[in-house]
Amino acid sequence: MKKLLSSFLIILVTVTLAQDFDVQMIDSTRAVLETPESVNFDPVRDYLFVSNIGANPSAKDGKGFISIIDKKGNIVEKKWVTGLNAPKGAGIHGNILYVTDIDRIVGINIDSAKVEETYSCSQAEFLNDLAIDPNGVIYFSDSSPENSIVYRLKNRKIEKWLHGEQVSQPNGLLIHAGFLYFGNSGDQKIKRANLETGQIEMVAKTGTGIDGLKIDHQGNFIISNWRGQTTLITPEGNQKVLLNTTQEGINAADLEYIPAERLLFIPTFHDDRVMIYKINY
Ligand SMILES: [Ca+2]
Ligand SMILES: [Ca+2]
Repeated sequence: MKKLLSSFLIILVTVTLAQDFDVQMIDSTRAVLETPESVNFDPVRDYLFVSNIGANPSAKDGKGFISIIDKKGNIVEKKWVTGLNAPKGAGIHGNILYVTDIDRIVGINIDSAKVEETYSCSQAEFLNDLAIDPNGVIYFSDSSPENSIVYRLKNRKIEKWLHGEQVSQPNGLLIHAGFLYFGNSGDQKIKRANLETGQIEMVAKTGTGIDGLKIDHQGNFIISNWRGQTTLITPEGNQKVLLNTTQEGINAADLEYIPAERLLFIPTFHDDRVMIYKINY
C-alpha cells in the first residue's frame, strides 16, 4: 500500500509539474553593493538599476543610492544617484525611473541622473514595491502591518487605492494584462486587482512572503521571499523551489526576470550582491 501510494504521488508530481525547471548560476556582481533590495531592467538601455538601501531599511539617513549594472554583473556605475533614504521597488515610464523611498516617490530622469519629481506620502510607514501601468499610473505598496495599503499615483495625486482585509502587508507588485498583481506577505497569497474596477480576487497561495513578484512567458509566477528562497508557481498554483540560499544566510529580495533571455537577477540584501541565474525550460 505504501509503495502504491508513493508511486501515485510520483505520478501526481510528474503530472502537475510536467515541465522541468533547471536553474543555472551565470554570474554575480562583486559584493560591493550596499543592502541591494530591488533590481529593475531597462530594456531601452539594456542595463539594470539596483536600489541600494545603504544601511537601515527604514531610516531617513540619506545613505540610499541607485547603481547601474549590466546583464553580466559588471557594475557600470555604483553610485549613479545618491542622497536617497532607503530606496526599494522601482519602475520605468518614459525616461523617468520612479523609486519608493520610505514615505515618498522619487522620479529620476535617466538621461541626466537628476531627481526631477518628488511625491510625498506622509502617512506611509514603509513603502516597498512599485509598478507602473501602460497609462503611466504608478502603484506602490506600504508593507507596514499598521498600514497595509496599495497607493496609486495618478495625475500627480496620491490616493489610497487598495486596503482592507484583502490587503495584508503587501510587498511585490506586478502589472499584467489589465490587472495589478500583489503579493501579500501577511496572508501569504498572490492576489490581483482589476485596474478598472479595483475588484480584488485570489490568485495563488504561496505559504511564504512575497518580496519579488514576476511572471514568465508561460504565465508562471516567479517569487522571492526575502529570506532566501525563489519559487516558481504555475498558473494552477503548483510550486517548484528554484533556489534556496536561506541556510547560507543569503537573502533573495525583490528580483528581476528578463523572459526573452530567461535571466533572473536576485539582489541578496545583507549579502551585498546581485546574483544572476538562467532558468532552463
Ligand atoms: Ca519590484
Ligand atoms: Ca520589496
